[in-house]
Amino acid sequence: MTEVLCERPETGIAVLRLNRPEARNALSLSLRKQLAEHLNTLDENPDVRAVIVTGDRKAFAAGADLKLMVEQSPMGMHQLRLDRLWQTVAEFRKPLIAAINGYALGGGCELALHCDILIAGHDATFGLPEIKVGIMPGAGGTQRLVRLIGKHRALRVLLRGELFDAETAYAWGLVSELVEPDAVEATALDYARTISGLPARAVEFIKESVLQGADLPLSAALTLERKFSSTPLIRRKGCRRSWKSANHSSQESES
Ligand code: CO8
Repeated sequence: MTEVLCERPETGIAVLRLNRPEARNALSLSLRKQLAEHLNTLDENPDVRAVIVTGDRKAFAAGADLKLMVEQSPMGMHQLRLDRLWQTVAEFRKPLIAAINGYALGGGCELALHCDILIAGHDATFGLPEIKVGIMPGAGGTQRLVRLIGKHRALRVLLRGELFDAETAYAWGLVSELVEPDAVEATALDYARTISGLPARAVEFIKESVLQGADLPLSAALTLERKFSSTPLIRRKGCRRSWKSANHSSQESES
């Protein structure tokens, strides 16, 4: 069964739709592999400029497949090398936009945390409830969450397995934009459309500069930014053309 659908709604945009509605899009091994395969392909495709990851109205993803985890020994889980599949998500070079309705729990929340822009519906519920089943997040959840929302909120969530709603996620800075549930996908598409119309190299460098810089002390991060920004990433002609058309349309809208 196709557990991740790859759709191309518009030029430059791909939508990866998690497709295990009967299991609240829990991350089975085949779903993870299909997701990684699609991302590898889309990363290499110059026609794709932005990618949306989404689920359905009930769930973005309800976490690791607990049925799989019950069947596997700890050694068996280790041998599955799930970290390699996560690495593909973490290293994806183009903007990844999460469009979230319903549950984003455990590994599903971690998948969202890997994304660059998060659009959530008012119906979304977030959480890392691993502790309730006697395990801990294993795909960067403890590290990404603390960097995004701070130690005291992160530990409140992680140590109690507390679920939190979309308003809270937005107030904590986890979500980029909060919209009506029906508008989640259209809003994500709007973001993808805008980004895919902008210069590809500049988009890629900005994402890389932000992600790499976030792991560095400020002085090293600023050096990194200088390196990126002094690379001839935008050809002069293209830059002049972009400036001209922006200037022209703003003059038009003023008149
Ligand atoms: N795995 C497998 N199946 C699931 C999962 C899951 N995570 N979540 C839901 N399902 C299945 C249910 O078993 C049920 O199947 P069935 O109809 O065959 O019984 C179906 O989806 C529908 O579920 P519900 O009836 O429970 O639906 P509700 O809408 O009432 O509730 C919830 C939805 C709240 C999402 C609920 O299903 C739930 O609490 N699910 C578990 C959530 C969870 O604990 N997620 C964290 C998992 S652990 C993890 O992600 C990190 C692992 C890190 C591993 C590192 C190891 C090295």
